[in-house]
Amino acid sequence: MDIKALAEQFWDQGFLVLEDFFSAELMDQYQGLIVEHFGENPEFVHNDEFLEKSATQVIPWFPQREGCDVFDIAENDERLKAITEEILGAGWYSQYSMVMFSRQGTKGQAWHQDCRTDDATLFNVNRLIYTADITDEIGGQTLVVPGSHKRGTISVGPVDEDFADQVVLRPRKGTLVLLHGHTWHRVLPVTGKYRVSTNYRCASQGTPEDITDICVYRNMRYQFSTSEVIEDRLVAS
Ligand SMILES: O=C(O)CCC(=O)C(=O)O
Ligand SMILES: [Fe+2]
Repeated sequence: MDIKALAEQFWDQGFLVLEDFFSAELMDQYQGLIVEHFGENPEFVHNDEFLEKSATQVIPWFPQREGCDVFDIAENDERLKAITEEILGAGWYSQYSMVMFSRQGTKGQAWHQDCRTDDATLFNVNRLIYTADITDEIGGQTLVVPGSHKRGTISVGPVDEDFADQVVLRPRKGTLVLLHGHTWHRVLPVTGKYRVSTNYRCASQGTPEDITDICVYRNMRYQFSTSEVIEDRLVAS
């Protein structure tokens, strides 16, 4: 791994895709635990207003908070720590790991940024690992707009608009995707049985721990801790 070149690519593009980063064995182990946790047809945990306005249908699980220590293995991977440090500098810290489950027929996730955008120096980094292939048959492809982490707040507009410069990611089992929290991103609808991704979020030293509490969509700002739409951007614009 040429860590310096990868970090440069991350800062230029706002994301980085590293295939075959994690072993198939570890991914199979995680996928087994995830499917066991969620079952075939889990209920949503967010409220109806969020599900409706955000066009985001994902059920989260925080395995490490429940003492599921095997999820520490990916987090403690020395190569992952090295690339994270090269990108974020000394003093960066791990926030939490969050498994996201979307069942068949759900919308995926609308275009968003994961955190507030008023200060370009304050952001989270997503370290997404894929424990099963994302294919066109299953749907749930991840869309990103390269370089959009340098463009400030995502534009107001339709939550599922196609951008001319969007890139479609179809991560296979074991792929690591590093994604700047200000990079515009989205997940396409899920047509297969279910879709899973796992995010080890982190941030640079000095970034508030609750940086991802407020998420920016094209139509609103949403606060997770209070389950509230704190700004309707369609009205404000
Ligand atoms: O699951 C994905 O591919 C992207 C998830 C996402 O938007 C996030 O973790 O912030
Ligand atoms: Fe996101």
